[in-house]
Amino acid sequence: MGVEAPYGDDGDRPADATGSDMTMLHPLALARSTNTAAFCLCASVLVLAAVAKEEPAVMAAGNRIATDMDMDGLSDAHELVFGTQPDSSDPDGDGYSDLEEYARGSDPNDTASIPTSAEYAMSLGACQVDGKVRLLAAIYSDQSKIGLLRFELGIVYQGQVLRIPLRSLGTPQAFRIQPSDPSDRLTVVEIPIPVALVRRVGQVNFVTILRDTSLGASEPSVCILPLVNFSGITMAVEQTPATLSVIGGRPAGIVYRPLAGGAQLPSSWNSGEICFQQTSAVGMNGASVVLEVEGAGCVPMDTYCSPTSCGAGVGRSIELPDPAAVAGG
Ligand SMILES: [Ca+2]
Ligand SMILES: [Ca+2]
Repeated sequence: MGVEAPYGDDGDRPADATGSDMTMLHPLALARSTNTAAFCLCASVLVLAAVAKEEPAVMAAGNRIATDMDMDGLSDAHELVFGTQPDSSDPDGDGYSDLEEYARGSDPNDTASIPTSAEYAMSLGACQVDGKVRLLAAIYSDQSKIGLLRFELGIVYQGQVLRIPLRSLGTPQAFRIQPSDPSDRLTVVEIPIPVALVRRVGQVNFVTILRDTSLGASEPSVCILPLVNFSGITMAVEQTPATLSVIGGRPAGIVYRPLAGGAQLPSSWNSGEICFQQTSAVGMNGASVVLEVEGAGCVPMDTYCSPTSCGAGVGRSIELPDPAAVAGG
């Protein structure tokens, strides 16, 4: 990218962080250059090595908006959406917290499922609290990559990744949580997004990019999270998880995951079920795959579904960005 971090990769925080243990992502803390171009670029990049360590309990009582009962770094609201347990940091007892398993792609509720070895990994999800969507990127890096990873936020629009300065939509928060191996690194980045943005546009494809800045590094790690407004409810669109029941013998499809639960959803929604839509790929549109919805139904998955709303999608099509195309862009 041609622009170096304004402080050393081995430091735990920016040199000008004072008073608080929490590193807020102020652009001025990330880039002290007076050069306009450099400022804009740096403000859209988070140097993970600069994120300070913070105890979730302190944040729950202080600046952090979200509460985190079990202090594992995943807020209660996020845990309800992700299907993890808000009152237990490691419910399956395998030695990896819910946050670490989420970041590294293993199942936090299955003792037999533990993270596989990787230099770094990232997961991207969202929940909705008090009229705000809160994006959450959980990032794992092993000791060899600490100091080498850069985090960026963007939107995929018409096949292109539009990078967003981290503070442009709200005030993000970033903090570190102790992983199972203390020499590794777990970083949480929470970014508030106005719900009205998704409602107005209908579908917003958020993307987070993790770049390895070492010499000869491979392609960046990319997470794409399409958020849609569906029957007045903000939801994440996800590819069918392996654990989902198959409808009509056709496992291929997408699920809609409401970002808020309980009393925030209409009574016509079934608690404990999720909207599953069978899809088939019918073409490409730039860097997006066009999927046609062929069937729909509610299936058990510990979240909420509206049979009427879910079925209304049949016959329509939806475009979802192709991560491989985005990574190459
Ligand atoms: Ca938690
Ligand atoms: Ca597990």
